[in-house]
Amino acid sequence: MGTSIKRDAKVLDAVIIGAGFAGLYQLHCLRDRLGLDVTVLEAADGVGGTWYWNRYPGARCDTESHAYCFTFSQALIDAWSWSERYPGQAEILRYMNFVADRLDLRRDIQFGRRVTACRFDESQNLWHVTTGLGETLRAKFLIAAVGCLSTANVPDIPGLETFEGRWLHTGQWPHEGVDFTGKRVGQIGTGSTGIQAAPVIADTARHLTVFQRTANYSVPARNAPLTPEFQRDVKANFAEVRRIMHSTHNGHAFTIEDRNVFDVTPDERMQIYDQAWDKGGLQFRAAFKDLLSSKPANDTAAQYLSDKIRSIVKDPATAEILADIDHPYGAKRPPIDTDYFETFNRDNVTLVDVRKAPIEAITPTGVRTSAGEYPLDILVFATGFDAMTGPLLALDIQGRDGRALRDTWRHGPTNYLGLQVAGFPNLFTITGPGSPSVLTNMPVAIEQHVEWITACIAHMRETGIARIEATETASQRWVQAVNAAADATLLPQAHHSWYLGANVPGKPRVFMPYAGGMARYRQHCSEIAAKGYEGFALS
Ligand code: N01
Repeated sequence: MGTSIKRDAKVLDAVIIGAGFAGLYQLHCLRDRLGLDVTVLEAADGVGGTWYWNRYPGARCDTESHAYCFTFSQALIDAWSWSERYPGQAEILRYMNFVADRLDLRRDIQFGRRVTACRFDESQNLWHVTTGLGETLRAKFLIAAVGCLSTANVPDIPGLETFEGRWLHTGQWPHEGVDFTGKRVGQIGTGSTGIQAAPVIADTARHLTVFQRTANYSVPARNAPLTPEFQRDVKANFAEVRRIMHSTHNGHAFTIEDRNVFDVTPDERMQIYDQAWDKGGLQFRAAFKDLLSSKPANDTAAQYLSDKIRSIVKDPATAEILADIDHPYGAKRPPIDTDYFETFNRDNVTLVDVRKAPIEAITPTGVRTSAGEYPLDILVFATGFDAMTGPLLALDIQGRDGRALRDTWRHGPTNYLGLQVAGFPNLFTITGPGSPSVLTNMPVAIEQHVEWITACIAHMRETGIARIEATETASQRWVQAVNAAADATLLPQAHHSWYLGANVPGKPRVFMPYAGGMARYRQHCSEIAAKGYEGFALS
């Protein structure tokens, strides 16, 4: 560390990086439940994490609003009412500000601080955390609450710097919005984000050209305002809602049907799929329990959903490009939408198949594929994120003996329970790779990690333990368990998915989230704590 750095003389109990769902709750738990001295460092000028940055047109959560919130406090549940079945970005951001105010969190958050380096000082058993403003904070514990999808991935397409129009990434959207009126807009990417954005952009743009590399499934969200009765019911019965969220594989407030695809006749199956389509949303996956484990079972859903695309999209050639999907349903994160496929029936929307005719370059006036050039005024990258490891590696973390996280993870993330990395004492990663995280409803995964970390730190303080570090052996076993859990599903069959790191050139191909289910994972973590933190070295 350079000599010009200002060092805060005070030693904090903990530094938390990030003020999204994870950082806010972790601050509340450590400060208000354990009475610790904690500072949160946040790069943005406000709370919200993902919802602070992702302000692109149509940004909305795919989890139903009554399940996309903190569940630890009935007082918070009672004091907040969601307006729609799925919460929009602006409403979620309001909610997070409401929580920050209600729990008086802001006074311990330092905004506008991007962490640039984290160093473990072995002699003092402290973390030194440096920000872009040149300050260094010292703390006994370092908790990364940086999210899984916070490092924007702008593909390295030749000529981007020559583009004379305006280009944007959905994950770094300007707060004042973007006016598409009268503009020729290009959108690269048809993941969950692109599928939300395209219909809204098409509403005002002169023309929208969607560049699709991989066709994707999508189920209608069927968003709608919530009735006062529903809002009242959820508040009155929240203990039951929470129980369901804690008992399921994916942390959502619905259960997966206890039947296999081939337990029913083809007619019954069609009826079940029709009902699931009409109901809409991620619940489509819950129609049968073997959709993510049996390829023949999955094929029936894949066929149903691609037939739906062909029935919605009027131009047969466009429908074919959209319906030509190369991976099992749900093997990539399944999007849900509002009028996505209908958008391709508009006169001002064109679909370009860049699998068939790849993008060659961005020119001063547009995008050039091997089939020709598309003139554009605005280019939107809905191209996703350097997921899960990207935000952690960006912190430039060095643990014991000067070992860098970047070197430790050069062949892919290795850690224990997604919570701790061997060689990095007293560092916790909330929803790190190797935990259920992105395969679940995130607030549920976040609350479980935060509560586990809080209990662990409380235990250390009660028993006079100064250091906790995952052992190499436990980490290696856990990586095997993560791989085995993924291999028991169809998830690794989507070869270009960001779950595998395949969307970022040069990134190791390792299945990152734990696919064994949230409920099972929660129990496993509790058992490990009950056994005196088995697999961790305490000293
Ligand atoms: O990103 P993605 P996303 N040339 O990586 C394409 C969460 N989320 O931002 O598949 C051409 O899924 C890429 O093509 P391909 C959710 O977990 C949550 O949409 O690599 N195309 C793909 O089509 C989600 O999964 C909510 O061939 C290129 C797209 O860009 C995650 O965020 C809402 C390309 C990227 O899709 C990420 O979703 C929205 C190139 N060079 C998102 N590079 C909620 O509800 C990339 N692509 C909470």
